[in-house]
Amino acid sequence: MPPAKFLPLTTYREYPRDEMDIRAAAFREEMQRRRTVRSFARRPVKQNLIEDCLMAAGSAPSGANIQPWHFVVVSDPEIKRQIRAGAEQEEREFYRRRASPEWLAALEPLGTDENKPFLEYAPYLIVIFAQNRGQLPDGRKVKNYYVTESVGIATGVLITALHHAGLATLTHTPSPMGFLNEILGRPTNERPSLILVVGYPEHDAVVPEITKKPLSEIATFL
Ligand code: IYR
Repeated sequence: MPPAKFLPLTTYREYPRDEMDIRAAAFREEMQRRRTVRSFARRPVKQNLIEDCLMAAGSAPSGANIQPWHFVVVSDPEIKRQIRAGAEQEEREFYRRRASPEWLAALEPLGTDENKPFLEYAPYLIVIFAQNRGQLPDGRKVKNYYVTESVGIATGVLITALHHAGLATLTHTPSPMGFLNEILGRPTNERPSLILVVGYPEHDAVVPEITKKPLSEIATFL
């Protein structure tokens, strides 16, 4: 192992106290405007936007800085069609057989079902893979650390970046998702984590009437 090397921290920015308040409140408001969307317009989105957002996601912290993620960006209509077919096959099983009555009841307020047309019509599907095992430069296989946590953090940054850029997203998790390795040609050390559907909302898009928990419920100050 080479010894650790350190550099001065030059990127940190301290803001005046009142500016911190303004920034925190403005960002809170911006994030509170984000809604998960399930009907997407067919309008195209420029790839450079997606690239910037992916670079933001790639800046996320990860266990031992292993960065155990891979993002497959799908805009090809034929591949999107295959993903829709694979997902709908799993989802039919889920809604008709696999899901418990309790699970179906929990999904009721979201109004979801086995039909996933957005997988074909949204301009981009970003399929996020988690790399459970990695390879050292000498080819030896190693186990990665905190993979689920790391990929979750990067996915959160990606959703935030896309929202900030003015795009809508849907976190979609057909289960099981093994068909994605096959369609996208990803190796067996990678596990599909979720599909992020990305695009503009349909002009008449509606969202379920749901609320977020208040701060008093989600946080404890000791
Ligand atoms: N994967 C299914 C079911 C589903 C499950 C959860 I948990 C959700 O928050 C939403 C949907 C589907 O996508 O329809």
